[in-house]
Amino acid sequence: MRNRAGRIGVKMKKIAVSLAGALILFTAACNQQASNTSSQSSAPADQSQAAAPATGGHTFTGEIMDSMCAGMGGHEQMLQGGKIKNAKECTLECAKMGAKYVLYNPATKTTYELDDQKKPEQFAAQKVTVTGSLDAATNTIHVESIAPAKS
Ligand SMILES: [Cu+2]
Repeated sequence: MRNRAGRIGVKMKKIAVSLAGALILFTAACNQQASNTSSQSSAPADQSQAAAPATGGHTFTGEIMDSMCAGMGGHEQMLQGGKIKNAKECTLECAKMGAKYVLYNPATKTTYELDDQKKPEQFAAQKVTVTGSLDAATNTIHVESIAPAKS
């Protein structure tokens, strides 16, 4: 009887040990997953930070435009209709119709998507400097700040 009780005790201990082991493994896996996802999202930022350590991000210059007109290379076609008076109105109107605010560089004809759709509104059709980090995979700037471009 004593022996049997002792064996059960050992068995219980073994189960407890293996449970603890599984828990440790599980926790480790979770931690790894968490660090994987965070390193994934911060990887592009790290790259740009290396190039511009002073601000912690890159600066991008261009004009705040709507994605629709940026796709056409400018507001010209929209303005031809006569309903819309100027670039600012066009940008705001196109955004209302579902276009996204983007940063458009007319010199290089480059369009960047912006992950912040609130800050750009007040700068519609203005030349600006956007500070942030670029996610090259999605061509999206993670916006830290927007300021009027010095001319
Ligand atoms: Cu437009």
